[in-house]
Amino acid sequence: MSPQPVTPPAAPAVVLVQGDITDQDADVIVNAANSSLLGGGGVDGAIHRRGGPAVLEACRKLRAGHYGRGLATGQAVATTAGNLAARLVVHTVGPVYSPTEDRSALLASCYRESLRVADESGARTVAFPAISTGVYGWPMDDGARIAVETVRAARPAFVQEVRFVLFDVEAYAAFEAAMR
Ligand code: AR6
Repeated sequence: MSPQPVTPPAAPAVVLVQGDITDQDADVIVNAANSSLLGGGGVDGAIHRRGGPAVLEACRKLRAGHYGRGLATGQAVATTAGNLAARLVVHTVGPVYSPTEDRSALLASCYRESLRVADESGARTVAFPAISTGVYGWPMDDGARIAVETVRAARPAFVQEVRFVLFDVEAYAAFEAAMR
């Protein structure tokens, strides 16, 4: 029989920070990647710059193996964090915003799957950017609502703190509103 936890898992604490996610001291930093896993702009560019060549090398290995066709939207996968302060980077691919098609479930999946992968690694603190709200065009208020709702509904075994790292004042305000 597997051992039963003494107390049921709780929702992680949710913390808001304004700043650059690559400055964060967290066990896991989540990357708003694209399906190629081979880098890009925004958060992705910053993570590869600060993480260094080890991150790209690990991503190339994923592409050469199980992820030959890339990472699907809404999924997540971990690599080394290279020179970043984190132990791991969890790469996830947000949906491109569409005004005509509701892709909210895919955006929620990014947060849920990233948290699951982080939790499987035993991480206690996880830093997230506002996935899809940059190049992928998702309206910040709605992106913040989906992020906060999804994380609050999660019951990870190890993760105790989820930190949303917001680049500017507007993003921070949107997440603050979503927390209320
Ligand atoms: N730290 C925290 N937040 C940041 C940082 C940073 N260093 N840089 C940007 N943001 P984006 P997406 C904010 O475009 O919309 C890439 O090219 C930014 O202001 O990084 O999911 C990938 O390769 C915005 O609010 O990610 C993909 O092709 C949020 O982070 C594509 O962009 C997300 O912006 C993914 O687009």
